[in-house]
Amino acid sequence: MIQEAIFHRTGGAFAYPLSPHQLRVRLRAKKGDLAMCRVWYADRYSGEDEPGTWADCEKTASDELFDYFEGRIDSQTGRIKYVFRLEDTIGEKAWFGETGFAAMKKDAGVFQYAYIHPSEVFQTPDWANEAVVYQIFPERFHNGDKSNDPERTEPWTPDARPRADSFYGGDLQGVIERLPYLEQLGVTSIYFTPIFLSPSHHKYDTADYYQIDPQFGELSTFKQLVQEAHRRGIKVILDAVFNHAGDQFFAFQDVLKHGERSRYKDWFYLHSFPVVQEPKPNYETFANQVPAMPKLKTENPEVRRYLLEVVRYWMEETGIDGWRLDVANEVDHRFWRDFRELVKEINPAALIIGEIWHDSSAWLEGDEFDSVMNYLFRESVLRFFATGKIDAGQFDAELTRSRMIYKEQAVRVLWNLLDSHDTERFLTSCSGAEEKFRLAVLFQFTYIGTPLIYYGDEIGMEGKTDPDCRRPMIWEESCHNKELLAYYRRLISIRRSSPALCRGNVHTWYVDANAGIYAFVRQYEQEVVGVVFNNSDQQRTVCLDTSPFGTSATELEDLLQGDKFPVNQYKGVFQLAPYQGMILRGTF
Ligand code: ARE
Ligand code: CA
Repeated sequence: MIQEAIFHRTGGAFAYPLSPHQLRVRLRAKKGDLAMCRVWYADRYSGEDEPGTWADCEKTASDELFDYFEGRIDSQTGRIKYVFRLEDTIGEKAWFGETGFAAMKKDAGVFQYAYIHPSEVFQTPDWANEAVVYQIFPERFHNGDKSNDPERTEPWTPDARPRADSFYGGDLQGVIERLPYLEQLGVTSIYFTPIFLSPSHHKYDTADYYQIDPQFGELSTFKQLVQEAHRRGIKVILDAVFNHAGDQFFAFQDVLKHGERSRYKDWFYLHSFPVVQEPKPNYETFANQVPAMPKLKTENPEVRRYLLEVVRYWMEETGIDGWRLDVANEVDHRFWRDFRELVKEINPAALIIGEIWHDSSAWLEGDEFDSVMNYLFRESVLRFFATGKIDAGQFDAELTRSRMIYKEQAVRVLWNLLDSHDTERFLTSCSGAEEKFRLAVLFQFTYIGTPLIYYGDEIGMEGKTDPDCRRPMIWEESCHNKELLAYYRRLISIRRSSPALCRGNVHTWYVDANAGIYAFVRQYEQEVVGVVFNNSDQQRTVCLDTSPFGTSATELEDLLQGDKFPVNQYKGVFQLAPYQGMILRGTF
């Protein structure tokens, strides 16, 4: 037994409650080392002779180096002590507890999860499991009201190529007019990048947190939008830009004017006085010296109160369904804990998604965000499907690793994106190779987590990174990739009608790195769905073990093409064209 590779701790993603009476435990071991992992547990106050209870820990995932085992402890009292019982592939056995490895249970020490407080059970909104989110960049989605167009509005044409200072006149009325389009597409939520008053086209430099930017409409327009979206079963999520304000924000204007005498001087990180913006800002900003974005001191209770009132106002006044948090990892944890408490108090079903491009486990303990924009997912998908920089084995390992850092409540609702207003469009990253793009989209709609569509991807829009990825949405149907749009509709509808795809767990099913074949299985209660990808330019014949579908499956049907494949002796043979994917479900 490779003891030094075996890891467990009594917190984070290694031990966390699923409910007041259930604890998920996870153990990591060197890949291939353990043949068996079980966990013994009892009430933490029980005596030495307590027989206890056993739970099997199943090997749920592997990466290049490690296997991960997971078990569930069911406890009436919620006061738990536990010890692992391990056996390796050559039959060596050991107990593994708080003090280490031992031959006798009493010598291993016990891990303790002292008490499961119901309030500390991580809960993410149930509806989020079934969500398909559509991201709208309001300045570029649809111009529904010419009367509010900014000066210098440029023509909205399919060949428009935005610069950093371009305006096209998109607005909220435009979104209202296009709600039928979104409903038909099948999306269930809209995420809007910022809509509050700001001088820029992107509105990440907020001038007034209490005002809808008049270029986008009025408060009444937004309220109408939320109502009409809700009527169609579509939820609305706004962008919370609290890491920094815009330089026109009243408090920063006061600081510019009154310097050291400003009563708002502790709202920002000022290096010296007077406060200047040129030639270089002498205060902290977003990123590196962006003068228009002074960083807010969210640690200051006054700032915290101010911003939380903003949150309350928008939630109570308009009934929005959640927030996406800009630059979430540069704002202090205390702020986000208070933020969560308030948001969930106003609406327990509201969704909180942080914008973090990296390991976000520190914010996903359960007391801050529900989940994050899953840029780790994007990285892996990009390098497997678009650029081919990693093979199916590496792809699988990366997916495993980025899943294993989080609790399952968060994993199920991670916002899996292919691209965004901050990145090159995915189809462009595929150098326009639509077959690769389609395969990545198939992965996005079948893998565990919430698919997040960046507006226009569904009709085949392209664009390099910001500002080119923010081209005005193309509405001329003659310029739409209609087959692609139909493909999106089909995938959305398959996903939404499958409990396994919305709520199921995920297991790797088959990996052939040389052939470019990748497959996984998802299961929820009785439903099992398998998804297979041929990420190669060759036709492939793959023989797959069909036992995950149960012993009585007589054939598997591809929900995309309708083809049926017979099952013989728990095996099915599948012919995949270059870059073909299949969504397989058993028939009995
Ligand atoms: C503008 C120009 C850019 C220029 C930039 C720098 O358009 O071409 O590079 O200025 O001065 C908003 C606007 C942007 C604007 C920016 C600054 O939308 O158009 O850029 O303001 O005025 C990091 C952050 C992450 C952030 C990205 C952009 O961690 O939070 O950078 N994303 C949010 C929003 C943006 C928004 C802001 C923050 C600011 O989604 O739209 O920008 O409010 C690596 C790093 C990541 C990094 C990522 C991208 O992976 O690890 O941390 O994200 O690259 O750079
Ligand atoms: Ca307009």
